Amino acid sequence: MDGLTPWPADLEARYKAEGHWTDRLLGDVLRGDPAAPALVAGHDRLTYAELDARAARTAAGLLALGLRRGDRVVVQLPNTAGFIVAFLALVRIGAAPVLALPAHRESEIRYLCELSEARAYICADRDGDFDYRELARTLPVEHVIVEGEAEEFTSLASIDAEPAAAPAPAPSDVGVFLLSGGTTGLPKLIPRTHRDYVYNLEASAELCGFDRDTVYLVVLPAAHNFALACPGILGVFATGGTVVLSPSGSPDEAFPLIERERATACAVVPPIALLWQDAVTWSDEDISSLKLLQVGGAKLAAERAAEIPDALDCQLQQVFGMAEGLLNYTRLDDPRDLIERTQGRPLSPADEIRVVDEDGKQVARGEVGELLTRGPYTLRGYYRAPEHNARSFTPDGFYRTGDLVRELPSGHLIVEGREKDQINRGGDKISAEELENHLLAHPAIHDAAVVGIPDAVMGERTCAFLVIREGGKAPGLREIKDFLRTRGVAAYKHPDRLETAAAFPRTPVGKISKKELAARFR
Ligand code: J2J
Repeated sequence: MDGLTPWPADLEARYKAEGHWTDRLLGDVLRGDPAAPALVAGHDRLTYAELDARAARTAAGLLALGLRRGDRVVVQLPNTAGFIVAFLALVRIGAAPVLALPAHRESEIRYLCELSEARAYICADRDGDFDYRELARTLPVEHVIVEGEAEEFTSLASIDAEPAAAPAPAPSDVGVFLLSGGTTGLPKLIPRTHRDYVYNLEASAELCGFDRDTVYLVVLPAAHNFALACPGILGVFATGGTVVLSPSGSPDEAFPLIERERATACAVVPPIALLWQDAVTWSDEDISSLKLLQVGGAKLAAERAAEIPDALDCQLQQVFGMAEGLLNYTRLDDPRDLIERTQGRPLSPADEIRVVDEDGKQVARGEVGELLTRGPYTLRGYYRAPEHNARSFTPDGFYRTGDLVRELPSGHLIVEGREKDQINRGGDKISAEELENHLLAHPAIHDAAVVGIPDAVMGERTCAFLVIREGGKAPGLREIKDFLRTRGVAAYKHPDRLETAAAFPRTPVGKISKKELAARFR
């Protein structure tokens, strides 16, 4: 595959010698007892043997369709059994799923298909009012595979053939492409190799103490790194537990599932944790089976972190992760103080951390600086993005996270802010530049600057500052949302608020001062 940046030979040798990289493949993660429950999804209940058989038959069917090792396939499915089966089948034949979120629309999906030169698009039939098949009709792919009503396309259920011997992928092959939160005009693709992602999920499962008694409730999109592999769905499969899929994190859907399936662990973003903390006071459901709540994706305030264990009668784990790789976890046996105040410390002894100032010089320990990292499961380059890579990595291969952190003597990190031009809306990442480019296409808009503004529940919301063209009429929020919908931009990227300005404040070098714009809300 072109467009990839491999690890250098010395580090490859080290990661193998230290046992982080093995030959285990993503397609072989189903390690539970054949008769044990592997997956509960809607009315589907599958044992490990049943899930394995379905994945094998679907893999054979994909081969019969002509898909091969090294192909890319854009997958856009909600939390359904189809997602799990399609994912396992693709990684088994070595075709890499490109994991889009269900909320993505034409703007994102078309771009992903084009960038990855995807041979196929696997989607649901609909999501409420939205029809994925209509979107599929406009895409430059050979095959469209639909879970549900397929209309003129191939239905996922019909992808079925007798399994036969087929060539396996190499552990160094890309197993899956994850989406970056994005800081530039267009989102980036993160190649995760079989061996780095297997390490990611196995080491995470061990750290979290997952075993065959774990019943893991999925409330975030299964396509998100946190829910998929930290330890997530794949970490549960590798340790023989049960995965239960929930359509969302709403207490109305999640709590009955926790009660019915006796769920023991779950990963959420801070706004969901706050919602649950409140809901538990009025809900009738018994969620006492829940032992571990992982919270990550955005900063959890220390005050909230202090309340959660008592409110939900479970253990709290803070997770500061990124689809690019590095995962920080508070440990289950960390002192309460560290669990409440920090976002954890790196998963692997081979994770290398640097906290640097604006000139790239290491700051004194305890000072705030940008977090740089490299390690056995952190990417060395985005897919097909040489110019962006030149900026996002140091010459010696450290990834510039854009996160501002402080490192404690224990190695725990506290996230203090962000340097990257991104809004973190309750865990959903929005590239300011991407949204600005869409806004600039509006006929009445002369200039646009998108900033995050503080919000008690979401952490941040999105505010678009607009300079209106001379003689133009300032569009309202409703009009802007309709405009962005027409352009096929996912709804979570739409601004929550508009402000007009005569001109933007500038920095001494002439750039728009987003700090000053954001400060208008403090
Ligand atoms: C503050 N900021 C955080 C935290 C992520 C586990 C958990 C999260 C993600 C994720 C993930 C944060 N406090 N606890 O992939 O496996 C912000 C940082 C980071 C960016 C990455 C996982 N946890 N963040 O959120 O790729 O800014 O991954 O660089 O979506 O989210 O976003 P993403």
